[in-house]
Amino acid sequence: MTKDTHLILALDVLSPEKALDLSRSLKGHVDYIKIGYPLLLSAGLEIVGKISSLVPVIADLKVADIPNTNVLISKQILNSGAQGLISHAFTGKDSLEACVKVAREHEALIFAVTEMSHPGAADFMAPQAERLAQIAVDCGVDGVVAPATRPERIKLIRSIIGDKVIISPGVGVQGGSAKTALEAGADYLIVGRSIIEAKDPLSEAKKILSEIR
Ligand code: BMP
Repeated sequence: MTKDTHLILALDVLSPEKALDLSRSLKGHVDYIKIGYPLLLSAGLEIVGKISSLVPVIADLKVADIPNTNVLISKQILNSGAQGLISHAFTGKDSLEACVKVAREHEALIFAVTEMSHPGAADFMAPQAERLAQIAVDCGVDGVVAPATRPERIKLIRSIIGDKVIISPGVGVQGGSAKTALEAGADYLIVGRSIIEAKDPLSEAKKILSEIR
């Protein structure tokens, strides 16, 4: 994986024009752009190819279905030009393996969610996070998603996944610190609103970059 900036931009905007403008201006200042349902549903699948011609795209579909449906979903999004895909792990080994298999066929990256960054993750995900991380390892993912809002959980998940990649959301608006998340073991920070809602997104990205250097 490219790791020049340690930053993944969460492009949670609805306008395709804004999405492309942000991608153009942040090109070279982020390693990947994460696209999720908000932009895909408003702009359509073709936005993936347009953005990935500027910056590699990780599709955050948090895939969570039976294996056959996971295969169909993964093929659609990876055929559209995404270089990576995020899947849930709680659906179990067979479902996650289905996504891993399609990712390998496309030479794409595959990540699994362990514990999410919002407070509600404490209800179901946190108590199972170690098992989810182990399932992710067993299925051969490239990396996992772990919360910058709870750096001690990044450390715990790191102890299970060894040298697999950790991508970590929750920096900024959700209260997590970029520096602390990296020190806890995150490889990449996923940052959305702090950058995309800033008056000057590029200078906000540069501010985060100088904070973590
Ligand atoms: P923001 O920096 O604006 O809080 O955005 C974080 C991004 O990461 C959003 O796209 C969100 O859906 C995603 N995310 C998250 O915040 N926590 C998780 O545990 C998993 C995520 O994918």
